[in-house]
Amino acid sequence: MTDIDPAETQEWRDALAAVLEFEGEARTSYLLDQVLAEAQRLGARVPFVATTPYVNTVPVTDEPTHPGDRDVEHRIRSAIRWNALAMVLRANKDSTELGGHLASFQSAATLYDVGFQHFWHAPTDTHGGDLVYVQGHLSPGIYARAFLEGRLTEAQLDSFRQETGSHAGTGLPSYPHPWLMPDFWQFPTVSMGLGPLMAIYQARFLKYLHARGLADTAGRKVWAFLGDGETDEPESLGAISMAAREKLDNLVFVVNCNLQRLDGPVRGNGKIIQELEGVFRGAGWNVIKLIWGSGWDQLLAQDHTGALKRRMMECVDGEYQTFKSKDGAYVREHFFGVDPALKEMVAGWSDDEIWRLTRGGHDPQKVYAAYAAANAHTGSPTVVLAKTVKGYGLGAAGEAMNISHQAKKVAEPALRAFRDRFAIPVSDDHLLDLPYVSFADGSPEHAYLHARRQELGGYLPERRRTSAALAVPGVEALGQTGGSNGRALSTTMAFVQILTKLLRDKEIGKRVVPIVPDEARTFGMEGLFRQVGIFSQSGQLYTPEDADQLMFYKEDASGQILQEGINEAGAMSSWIAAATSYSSSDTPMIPFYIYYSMFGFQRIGDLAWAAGDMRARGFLLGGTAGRTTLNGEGLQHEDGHSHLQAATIPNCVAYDPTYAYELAVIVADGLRRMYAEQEDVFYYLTLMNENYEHPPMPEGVTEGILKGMYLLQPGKGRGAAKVDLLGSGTILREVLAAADLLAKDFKVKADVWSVPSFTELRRDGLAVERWNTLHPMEEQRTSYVAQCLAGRSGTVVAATDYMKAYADQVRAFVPGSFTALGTDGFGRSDFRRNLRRHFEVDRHFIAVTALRRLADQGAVPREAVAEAIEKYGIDPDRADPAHA
Ligand SMILES: Cc1ncc(C[n+]2csc(CCOP(=O)(O)OP(=O)(O)O)c2C)c(N)n1
Ligand SMILES: [Mg+2]
Repeated sequence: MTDIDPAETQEWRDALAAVLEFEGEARTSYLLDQVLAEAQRLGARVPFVATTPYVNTVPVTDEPTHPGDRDVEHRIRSAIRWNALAMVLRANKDSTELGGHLASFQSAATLYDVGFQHFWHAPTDTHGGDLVYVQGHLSPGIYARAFLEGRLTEAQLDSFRQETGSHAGTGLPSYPHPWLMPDFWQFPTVSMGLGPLMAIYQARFLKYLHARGLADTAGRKVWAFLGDGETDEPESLGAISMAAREKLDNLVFVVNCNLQRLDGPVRGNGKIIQELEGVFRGAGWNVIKLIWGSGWDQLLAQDHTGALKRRMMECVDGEYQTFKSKDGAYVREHFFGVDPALKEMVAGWSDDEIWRLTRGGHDPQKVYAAYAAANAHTGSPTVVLAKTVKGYGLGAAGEAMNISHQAKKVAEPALRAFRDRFAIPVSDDHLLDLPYVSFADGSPEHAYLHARRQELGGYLPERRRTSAALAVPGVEALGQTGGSNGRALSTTMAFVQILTKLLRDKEIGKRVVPIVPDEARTFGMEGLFRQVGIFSQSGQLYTPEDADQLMFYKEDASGQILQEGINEAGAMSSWIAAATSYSSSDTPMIPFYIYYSMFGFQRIGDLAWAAGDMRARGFLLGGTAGRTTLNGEGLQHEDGHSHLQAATIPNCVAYDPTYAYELAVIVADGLRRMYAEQEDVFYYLTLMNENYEHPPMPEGVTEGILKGMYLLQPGKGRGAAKVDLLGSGTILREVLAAADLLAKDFKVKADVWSVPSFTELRRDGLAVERWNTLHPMEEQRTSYVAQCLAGRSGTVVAATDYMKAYADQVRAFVPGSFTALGTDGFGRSDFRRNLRRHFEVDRHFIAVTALRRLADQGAVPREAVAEAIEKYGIDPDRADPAHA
């Protein structure tokens, strides 16, 4: 916009400058607020500015002095830098097969060190401990510190990325994996975006525990480190508005803005720090920019015309990266040299002095000031946007270069330069041996290192493996073994009854965490809203529309339900926080997260994998499950594969129960395994919305339910031909109907098996096979499937509401012929009956398939198959639903 009255503009500017000079910053802000409010009131358009100048947020005058011994800390940090470098180089000495990252940690060493030395509490009797999510691929830096602290051995550093054979259990994982290092790592973060998302929900869950009186989490903080490239992941920023809305002042994000990602610059043509500042401020976060090191302070103090700040602002990140890949002379010419006034500012400086002008993230004083401000802030979450240099100190081996991220080797001159730059006590003769550096007992560094951690309660990271065992109820207490007495109900309804019982349980009721992603009414859970309340830190500030109803929408400051909105990734993150609370808060919780099964593993599979890694304990309930059981919703809703996805996670125990008593047996056993025995498994159960009658629990089926199959109904009639039919979920009822058809129409005797878990059966079968292979001289074992089916019909047909591959899992262990029916192909809407006919999992197709397999064996004539096809009205030339 053109300035139509420059004199008037200048008057306003002068007035502002005078207020700032004589009355200070607070008064200036107040007046500006007033002016803007008045402008709004009068109807003038107020310009929106999401960003602030490209300088540090904490003014020099407000900086607390770094309280540590800067020299000793520098030596400690330098040793950590060296050891982190050495361990990766040693792992890649002969070949680069093992890989590892050099450059990322060097950019962030100071960001971590200041946290470890001054801010992050370990759990003690009086402090629950801070929870630190590190950038996963910076793990060498975390190991290097643990080595200096005497928590890891040299042999362990040398087994970085070697975790099998003789290194099993001691080798250091590439990235943070609680599964592989259960006493050390807490949070798997290397799949980019999951760390920040999980950290937000972790912080909220700490508030939940506190509000509900389950744990005192008041002094605890969650610190999450992100890469600037990582912020491009939708998961990284997707929940930041929730964090502000929930006033998560126990949460600090630190974005390591080294301006680079794997391939090159994050925002070559822009400025990532400014972009993120706008995004986070817009979402309501406290933003602390940490851009410039202390050396810049004197230059900024002389910048009366604003020329330096302008130059800082106009340079794009691509240029900033290039500056740091060159030298002081280049910076003089290309940063300062473009403006005679700036050039003059550094005229008396040597090129080395210019080069030593650091970025904020490398200056312990500035990092300390930013963290202190973050730590003290209340009322909203804080993000520290720290500018750093990727590969800091690596020089020609990868400092601010586009190849930095992938560098796995450092040539001798660069290694020597690194050693000199950080004064590493390794002589020229030993340089190429890459010896690890440590501090002897009694040395000032050793004493300091341990004193600092003792002051903060102990060492980090450290993971708690177990917590108190809980007294869990048995199956009878869940009230589902007596049958439904003629009433038709769904397994979802049975689940809600079980959940209600558990919520009322004296021992564990308060630990139950129902989690829903705006789907409670879908599952008939709205009754819980009033019974236990929906967690809301602000309680309920309004009278709900349905206040006069029995089951009104009740929000409550100590509510028990986590209502996450239409947000499966967030709800899953909440579930993970609750499911690992035994470890991170020494407070075992029992989360039940219920959702549309199609929007489970398929949508948030990576989080589910991380949950397995984290040794999460809890229940996932895939509601409205099955390709044909959820009838009217069509292709994008009907799940025929979540069980296959669940089966990919080694410690996920998954069942597809048909009857309420099966569900109850499984839930009770899950409670026992996870909360009494403290096994590191979690459960995935599919629930259906189809109503039918549930029989009372037969005698002696508990073991079979849990192992995966049991004989539900012996065949009827006296026919010579025999078949074993297997089924799960609602399709088990089609299997029962098929048995009737076979007996009535073809005199075939069909035994019917309920198979709540083909996956558990397969796991057992594979383990038995493996054992047999390795123990040829011992008595060979028999899989549970083979034990069940041995000496029976030898003709087995299985049908489920999932893809054929689900039931096919047991094929190798079935004695005799085996056929799996399932719902391969895209789903579609129709009545259940029609869908089952379409996918060829209905009673008729099951009967035809059984006859065909019997005919193959000569047990019935082929004509019987043709007769059945005809009789049941099946079109033999219809399109295959797997491809239709
Ligand atoms: C979901 C996911 N995609 C890709 C990767 C591979 N990856 C590892 S590090 C990296 C670059 C990270 O850049 P940035 O976040 O800026 O971190 P920096 O190393 O620069 O600190 C990539 C793409 C990953 N780990 N996770
Ligand atoms: Mg980066």
